Amino acid sequence: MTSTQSILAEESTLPEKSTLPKSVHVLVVGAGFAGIAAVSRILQDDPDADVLVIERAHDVGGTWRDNTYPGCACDVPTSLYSFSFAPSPEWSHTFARQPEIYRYLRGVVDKSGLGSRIITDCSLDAARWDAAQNLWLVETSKGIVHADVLVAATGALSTPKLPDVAGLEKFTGTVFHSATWDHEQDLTGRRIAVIGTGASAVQFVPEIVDRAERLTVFQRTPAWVIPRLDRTLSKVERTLYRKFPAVQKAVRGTIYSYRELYVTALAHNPWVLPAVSVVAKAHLRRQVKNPRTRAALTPDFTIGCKRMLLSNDWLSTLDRPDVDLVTSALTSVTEDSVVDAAGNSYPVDTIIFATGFTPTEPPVSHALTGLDGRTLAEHWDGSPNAFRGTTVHGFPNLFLMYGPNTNLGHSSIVYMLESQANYLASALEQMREGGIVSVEVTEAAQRQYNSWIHDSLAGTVWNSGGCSSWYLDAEGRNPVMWPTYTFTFRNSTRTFDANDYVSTKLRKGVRV
Ligand code: N01
Repeated sequence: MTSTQSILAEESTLPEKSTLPKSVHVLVVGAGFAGIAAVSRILQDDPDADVLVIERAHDVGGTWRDNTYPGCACDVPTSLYSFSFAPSPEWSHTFARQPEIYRYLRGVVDKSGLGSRIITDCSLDAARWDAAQNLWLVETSKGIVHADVLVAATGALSTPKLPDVAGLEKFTGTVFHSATWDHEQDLTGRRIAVIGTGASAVQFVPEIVDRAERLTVFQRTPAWVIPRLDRTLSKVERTLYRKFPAVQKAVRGTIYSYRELYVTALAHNPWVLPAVSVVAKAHLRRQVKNPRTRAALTPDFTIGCKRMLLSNDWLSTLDRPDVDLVTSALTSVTEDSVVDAAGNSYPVDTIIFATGFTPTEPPVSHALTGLDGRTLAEHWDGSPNAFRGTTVHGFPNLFLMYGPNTNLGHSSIVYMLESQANYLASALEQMREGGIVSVEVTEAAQRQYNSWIHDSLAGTVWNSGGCSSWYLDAEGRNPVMWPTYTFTFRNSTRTFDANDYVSTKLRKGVRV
């Protein structure tokens, strides 16, 4: 792919392909950023590799295909939120919008010819490791396929979470989740309740407020909000990037290095963070005139503990007279209203849940059965853990993309995914060259790695910043965040560390 070609594809051009082969060497599940990173990296080593991607939806794109709510955009700089191997000089803003990111992913697939490797409308229903045959028996919605290696690239933020709220089934109005936005609904003149005040809500609430008759926002916990330093990329910049890709690469490198500095504070010196909150407090003072609203919007935990939110119009929206900020969880719903913890009810005709996803209970974990007959979810028991965020003892030849402890609070997940793809490619190479049919990380290596992870997380703002967040499980353990600089992860995943694995070889068809 050359950087002078447009990488943004308006329409999906995936070829029609509906039949699954009976077997494949590597089966990748999911065609979002993670799946595309994995398959691209495998094909980089071996363009003829026997690798196939199954995707449950009709198109590639993952979360950037599904999340279409008004104002949906990336809150990580675009310079970092794209593949290193597929730069685009065409981004319109320093923080790209969802339609553009979706077009970018389609474009990467089109330009690199990955489409012929992807079977859409094909979901993974169940997969079981068959130790006798050294392969995964995978049941999909289009039939059974045998895979030597299984790559779960199903995303951590792909399954919307709805709170268990009494009476919701009685509600007679419209209900949907931000991740499955109902575009058929005209919100003009509606009385709308928005539940949740996380990264999604701050983006769509300012976009719909002018259409609504009244907005009622349920805030369980206020978040720290800082300005989004977004701007359009000028024609000159884009031309420069197109003609001199090295310039864009240098900009990417500079932004990467600068963002890594955040980790010095977030993970290693959280005591400096109160100084950073001065920026957020000034932003709040500028945007919110009503002192009661301002007090309600002031967090009581260290900045960075929950994901910092970037917005230039969220706080001012909550200060509007036609917006009610309810500082409580949604506790129940009646036929025509929502009710807060104090029992106050607010008449509404539409409820939009912006209540996030299920990262510590990914649905795919219920579908994968390992050596001892237990599913990955049973094995994890509510608290995921893995070796290098990628492999799990008892689950040979399984590679998780965006697995446990790979999430970031400061930089781009795409960088982590490309690191994991390197690790996978290195494993496949070593297996190929060594005649190895299966690799299983040892329990000791996984335990030791996780004790390092959790020791390292102990002093970070995500664990000790005084908030509860989706980073922490029911026991207060953090199975989500990567505890230090991203280049440390990149270095540790450069080469598959075979010494930490039990490898099975076949000689003349017999295990050795
Ligand atoms: O979800 P969230 P999100 N009553 O989990 C609240 C990524 N993302 O969809 O804070 C009332 O952050 C809950 O309250 P509390 C990003 O990684 C990325 O906004 O738990 N409220 C919280 O306010 C992000 O972190 C981009 O007390 C209830 C909210 O719901 C992740 O997606 C853009 C409630 C959930 O917030 C998830 O973001 C957008 C109840 N009963 C999102 N139950 C990028 O740009 C829950 N809440 C890359």
